[in-house]
Amino acid sequence: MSNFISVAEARDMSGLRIVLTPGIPGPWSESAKGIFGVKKLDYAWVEQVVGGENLDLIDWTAQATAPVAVWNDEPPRATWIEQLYLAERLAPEPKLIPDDFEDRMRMMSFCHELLGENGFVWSRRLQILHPTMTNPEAPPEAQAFATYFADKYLYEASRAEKAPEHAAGFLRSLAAQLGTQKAKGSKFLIGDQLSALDIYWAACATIVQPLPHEQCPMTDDFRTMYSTVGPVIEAAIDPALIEHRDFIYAEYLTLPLDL
Ligand SMILES: N[C@@H](CCC(=O)N[C@@H](CS)C(=O)NCC(=O)O)C(=O)O
Repeated sequence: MSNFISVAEARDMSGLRIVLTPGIPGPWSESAKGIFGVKKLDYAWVEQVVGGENLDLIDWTAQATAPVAVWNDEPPRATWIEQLYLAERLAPEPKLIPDDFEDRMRMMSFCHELLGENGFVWSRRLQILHPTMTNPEAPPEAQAFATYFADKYLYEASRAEKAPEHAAGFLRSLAAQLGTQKAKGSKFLIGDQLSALDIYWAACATIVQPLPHEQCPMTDDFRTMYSTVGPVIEAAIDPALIEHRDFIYAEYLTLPLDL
């Protein structure tokens, strides 16, 4: 595993620093690693403490989640879209945002529905929290962990109940897009070359179907949490989407957890 440095050390440095959560193949963190990795941009790995107070991180970036990308003394970038534009600026090639307007619009919509607020990964997180948040008998540690995420990421029971269908709708739409692209003879989700969406999908598929243990040695707790999706989502996982994830990892990405 790469050497993580503390926020305090990172603050004193210049260049590119990315705050990540060690040991967890989190969809947002793996998405950022994928984008900066494909562009062959070197960066210092900075530690976020999952479930922690992260006071130094709040002082530096005005928020406590990972990933965050910081370039020299520019404002810290804590959302996927700011990170994507930063990576595209620092290393224009390979280009991950299509030039074509229609392609770009479609790609950005899918990326937002995948990674943005109330999107696919966000919905999975609500779905994961729901059983513990509605079970007063759950062990206190589990309740504390769930409540931490629930408060931070705007959990509401009514939205969590709709989360499986919301996530399944995204998967059906992405599978249809992949099918359309294949029919046109493209190996990619948008246009005829790799785009940010291919990378983001590969990184985020873990939240419904993690890579096998040999490729992604996550803890059993996280593996169970990520892969317990329920029947609605299960029915929407088109095997072609998983094949696409595997193709993108094989051709373009290093494995999660930096093996
Ligand atoms: N800020 C990111 C999302 C990042 C995010 O939600 N990260 C979560 C993943 S669960 C995280 O770092 N959780 C760990 C924690 O809050 O301690 C974006 O909007 O693109």
